[in-house]
Amino acid sequence: MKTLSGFFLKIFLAACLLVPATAIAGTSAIRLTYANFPPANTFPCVQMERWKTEVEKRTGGKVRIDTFPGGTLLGAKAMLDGVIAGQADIGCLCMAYQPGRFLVTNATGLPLGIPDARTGSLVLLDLFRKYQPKAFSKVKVLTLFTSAPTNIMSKVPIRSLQDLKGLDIRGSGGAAQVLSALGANPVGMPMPAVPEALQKGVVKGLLSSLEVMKDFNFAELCRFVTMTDTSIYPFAVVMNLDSWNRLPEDVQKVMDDLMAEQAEWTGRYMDRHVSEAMQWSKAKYKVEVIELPAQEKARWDKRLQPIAAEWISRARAGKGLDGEAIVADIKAFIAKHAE
Ligand code: DTR
Repeated sequence: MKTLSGFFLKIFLAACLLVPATAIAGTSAIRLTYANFPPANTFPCVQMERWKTEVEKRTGGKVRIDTFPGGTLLGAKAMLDGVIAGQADIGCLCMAYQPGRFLVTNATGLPLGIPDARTGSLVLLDLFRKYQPKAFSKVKVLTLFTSAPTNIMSKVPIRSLQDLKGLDIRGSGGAAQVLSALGANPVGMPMPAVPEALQKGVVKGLLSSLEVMKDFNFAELCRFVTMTDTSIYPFAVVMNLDSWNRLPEDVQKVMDDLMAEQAEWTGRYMDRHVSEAMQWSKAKYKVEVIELPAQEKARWDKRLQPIAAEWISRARAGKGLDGEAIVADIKAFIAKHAE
């Protein structure tokens, strides 16, 4: 009898080791709300769910994160101010939607040759760490990442500058500058507004990363893709400072250790998902991918060349920023991270 009770005691003690400390102590988990603006299946929300899983696992259940995709807690343009005001503990924002507010980090959206989302995410992280932009002084930045390079998805074939001239194409931030330089008419709006704009004919296409062909089913309306592989869109995930300061140090360390890992994970996810989405688009909707002939591509590239120089002079004149150093750093970070 004695050996049997000893046996069950050992089983009970072993089971206790598997239950998170908080559950044993009976203390409730720290609850955090995480606001996001696009639909749950899109890459900003996929990365949010991965970050949630990792934080809950690595803190041993001390933290519980309630996620709110689709703008159900905060919309795209209200994200940063909403997190500062404490309407959400955490928020994911696309900096291109507020170009004047995120001058330094939006410089990654210049056509400087970022080859993929993984490189773009690590470049953005390095730039943020080096310049610590004032735009983020009232929040804690948990991670940063970028979209993949952008290409034109359109309802009509675009094979030349002539085809693009005067066309209403959706694009924000750096992408809007690219569209202007190419002679299109950029129409700015957050991504969630694009499906209706496309359906109503407000725009004839969009300049964005190609995973949206599947994630928003744009392949159904946009049967043509013109390869430009230009401007990326930069994102940041930010936390309310009071919420951050209330966290125990070990939880803060888990989140700090995740910053670079999450940036790279999201970049790699995006790059993989772009190729999956394009395979799906070609199979399901016979989407035509238009590669510009060398001579035409040279014309397009020539139009884009002045953009960085114009940004540098605007940054210096308007904001007293050393635009030249910022652009030089971005190019150096690209060389450092490009695989
Ligand atoms: N390309 C930017 C950012 C972006 C790319 N994919 C998604 C998905 C969901 C929201 C935003 C984005 C844009 O077009 O808004």
